[in-house]
Amino acid sequence: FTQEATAKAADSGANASARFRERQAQASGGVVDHERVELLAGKAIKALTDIVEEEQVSYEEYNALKAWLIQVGEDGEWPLFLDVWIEHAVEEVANQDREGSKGTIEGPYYLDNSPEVEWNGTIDMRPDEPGTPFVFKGQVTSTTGEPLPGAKLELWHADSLGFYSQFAPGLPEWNLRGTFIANEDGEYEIHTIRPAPYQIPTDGACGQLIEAAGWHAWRPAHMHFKVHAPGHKLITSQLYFPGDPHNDDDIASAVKPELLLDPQPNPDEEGEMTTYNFVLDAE
Ligand code: MBD
Ligand code: FE
Repeated sequence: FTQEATAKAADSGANASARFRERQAQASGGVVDHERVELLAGKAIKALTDIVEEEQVSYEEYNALKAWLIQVGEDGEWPLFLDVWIEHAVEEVANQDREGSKGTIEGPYYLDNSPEVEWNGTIDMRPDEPGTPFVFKGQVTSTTGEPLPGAKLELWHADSLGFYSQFAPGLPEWNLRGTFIANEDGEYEIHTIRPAPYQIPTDGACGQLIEAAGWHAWRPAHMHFKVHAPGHKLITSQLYFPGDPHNDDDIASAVKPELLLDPQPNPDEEGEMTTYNFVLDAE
């Protein structure tokens, strides 16, 4: 694993920026709502100039900010910066009226079209993939308790060193990424490995900010999901493990009590298993 261990923030940043641009170009829309832009850009600028006045910001500090913002772009870390420090608020607003399962932020490392894995199958991983084998079972239902056959779960997570395939060098293209189709009862059974706690890249502009502010770079171990079913609202979620030291101080503020799993020793094979059900709101 030497190649991935040498991954640079700027590599994953450049990939995350390029992937985001591709997806954004495909997204519909593009109609500018001038009133919203005037309101939101105006409020954002006022929030910053208010801080300048309240905190008596100096030219030295202003220039440090300017240099840092330029560096965020050069390191390709705008997706990382925004998803770590801002997305959680957007997610709360977007999903405040949901009645089914809670979701949380998507983060910068989602890729669509991951390979479909057969029922009860194992996600793509290297033959010597380090980590505890982990079986994830459950059911997708509607808010009225109806099973949702044919629901689709997309799963992606980092490896034991905290790297995501296609964002760090040296990993197979779809390592630890897969698409799983639920059976006629809306049930799924997924085999993977238990992910490790994750540190956001520390050698780029975001890492520089974290160090300068005396913060830490950790997210608790997590598995990312998108769950789709016909006629229902997509859920984007992440699930976490009890006892992780960073469940209470996730740098991305994306942990919710409803998203904690309850892993148990697997009675059928080596490793652990857990059950977690997704409840989807009708569209
Ligand atoms: C991640 O893996 C992640 O999930 C988030 C939200 C931010 C940075 C890296
Ligand atoms: Fe993640």
